[in-house]
Order: sequence, then C-alpha cells, then structure tokens
Amino acid sequence: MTDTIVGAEVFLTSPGRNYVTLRITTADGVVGHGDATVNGRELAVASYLRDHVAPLLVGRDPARIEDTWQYLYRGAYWRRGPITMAAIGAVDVALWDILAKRAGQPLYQLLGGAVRDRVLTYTHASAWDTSALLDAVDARREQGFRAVRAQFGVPGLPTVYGVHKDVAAYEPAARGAAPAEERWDTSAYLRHAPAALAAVRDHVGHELELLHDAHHRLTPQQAARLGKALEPVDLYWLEDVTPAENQEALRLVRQHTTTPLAIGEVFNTVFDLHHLVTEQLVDFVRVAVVHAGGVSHLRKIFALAEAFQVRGAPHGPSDVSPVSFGASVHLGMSTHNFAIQEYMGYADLVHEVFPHAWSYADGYLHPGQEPGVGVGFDERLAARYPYDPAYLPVARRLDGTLTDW
Ligand code: EZ4
Ligand code: CO
Repeated sequence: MTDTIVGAEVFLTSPGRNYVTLRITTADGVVGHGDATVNGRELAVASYLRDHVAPLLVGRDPARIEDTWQYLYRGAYWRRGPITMAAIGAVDVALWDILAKRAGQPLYQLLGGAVRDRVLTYTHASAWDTSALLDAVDARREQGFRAVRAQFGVPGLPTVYGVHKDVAAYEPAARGAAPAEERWDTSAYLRHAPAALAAVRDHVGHELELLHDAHHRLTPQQAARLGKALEPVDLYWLEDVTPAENQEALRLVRQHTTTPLAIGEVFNTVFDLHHLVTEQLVDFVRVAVVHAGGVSHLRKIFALAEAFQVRGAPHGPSDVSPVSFGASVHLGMSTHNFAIQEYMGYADLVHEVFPHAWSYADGYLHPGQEPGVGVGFDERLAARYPYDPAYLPVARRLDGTLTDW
C-alpha cells in the first residue's frame, strides 16, 4: 500500500551544541527523523531543507528512497558539497526510518541483516601532558573501550585543537559569533608526536588499539615522515594527514609508510575518494551518514571500498547527531567491510532530546531492536534550547598564515 509524505519540518536546537533535525510525516502517521547538522553552518543547511527541499517532498511516496535521492541530487543541477549532501542525507535517513518502521524492523534488517553481533567503536582520550594522557587513556579502558584515539599538547604552543589543559572532555565548537583563533606549528608537532604516542603504547601494551588524528595539517612529505616515525607505535590508523582535496597527495604518503591511513570525515560523495579507494591509497574511509547523502550513498561508497579491501569507519563526533549516529550503527551492523565507529559521546541533555535504542557496552555499539533507526526527537525539550552560534576554531601558523583547517 502506498503512503504519502504530508509534512517535512526542520528543527534547530542546541542542547549543549547545535543540531539540525528533519522530521518527515506521512499520511499514515509514520514519522521519520534525519540529521542535517553541519558544524558551524547549521542555518545554511536548515534553509536549504526548509526553503528548497521540504516543499518538493510533500506528496511523494516515502518508499521511493532511491528515486528521491536521485531527484534531489541530479534535480538540483548544483551537485555535491556539504550543505547539499547533508540535506539529502537527512531526507534519506528519514525515509529509511519510515520504511523500516512500516516494515516493523530495525533498519539493519532492511540493509541485508546482521553480519556481526556488535559494532566495534573507539573514543577519544586527550590531555596536554603525557602523564595526564596516560591517565585519560586508562579511564577510557576502564569504560571498556578497546580502541582509543590519543591527542596531546605540543610544547611551545598555547593551545592545540581538541586538547584541553584542564578537562579531559572537549567540545570542538565554542559559543560565539566568530571562531576562536589558535596558533599552530607543524615542526613542533612533528618533533613531539612520535614520543608522545610511543609513551602511550609503552603504557598500554599491545592489546589496545591506538589511533591518532592529524587534522589535515601536514604536507604529503611531512605526513610520510610522521607515518614512518610512528610505525613502531603500531597505530590502528593515522587520520587526516593532509587535506586531500588532492587525492593523489596520499600516494607519496603511502609509498613511504605502512602506518594505516584513514581519511574522509569532510568528504561528501564517492567522487571525493574514488582514487583513494581504487588505488588503495588509504585503509579506512571516514565519511559520515549525515555529511555524505545518508545511508543510501554511504552504502555505495562502502561497496566500492569493499572491492578494494578498504574499510568503512564513519566520523562520530558530538556534532553528528544521535539520529545519524544511530543510522551509522545500523550500517555497521549490516556492512561487511565496516571496521569501527567513532563514538565521541554526548552530553546527558543530548541523550534526552534524542532518546535512542542504540547503546554502548564493553567497547561495542549495538543499534537496538526498535523498528526504524530507533532514534526519537523530543520537540518540546528541544525547543527549550534554541540555536546558539558556535564555531570550530581556526589556526594560524607562527607567521600568521592560516593553516589547512
Ligand atoms: O574535528 O567533529 O575525528 N574527529 C574529528 C572531530 C572534528 C569535528 C569537526 O566538526 O576530527 O573532532
Ligand atoms: Co578527525
């Protein structure tokens, strides 16, 4: 029996950080949720959805997920980019949510069923000094995590992105009308990073998987040197070494190191990474459900990757809402070459605004058995926390030049 979309509403809320949520309602009264959060550009994607997409959805058959995806992608004329793809992603996830609810099945069952019992996850540990970092990693191990991303301060720099001097937890975006400005010195970082990560490896032994994120700031040659220097540390991966608008840049890195490479949290379509995958220049692709056209497009990216023994490992910071995070865990449950899901965690209030069936236990995630994606949206609670501008910092080198992110 055919159902019809009767409403598509967009909600901006800030329960500690900003989220853009799409709610699609059908004539039969089925409700689907999607996440369209683009950190620091929330209003742009909300407008894209409200002004340009929502009016096109009303009257459509919610079961025509692929056709709606193609309609929004090809029909817009202006393709790709984070805003467009996040908007399409929100529609896609909301429609999968509706389809799975109508089927009375958790989403992963519609994606081919479970290929594993649970989905491996990693979280973050960060501290300015090495001794505090070891404590932070230990605290994560005590929470059951089997894989931890370690970030640390750099001697001589006043601040480093993602590393707080006083608290272990951090929120990447800070409230305010403009981004904070930080300083960055790649040479100082490269001098310090191998020793800092070696200290963590010495401390934890070889059972724990260790990861590290370079946040797009190295040249290919610097990245090659770092990867080589880190080989004895036996990282699970080294992330975002270069900005990678130029995919070929990774070839030089690859030629010089066996340290596994992960990239792609800022990518939006398969065209951002097809060379990286088909030439096996990276080991993990980090594209998120929210930022790359939803479950439908991510499945295609992972299918391409599967043919080249590259694995999926989606971005999962606090700026990916629990809605698309949940969708990602369903993908993890049903995708053979899905390696690991990043899980930065959420403030208590975020869990309340987005009550969810997915759960964390003992180093793994499970999507839960609720029909659909299994993530709700408490509209009334959300309305108490209106949008409040917040931005990621920018960084300048010591001479004042803006860095690559
Ligand atoms: O910088 O989520 O791997 N995780 C990360 C994050 C990102 C932010 C960007 O919005 O790199 O901390
Ligand atoms: Co990252």
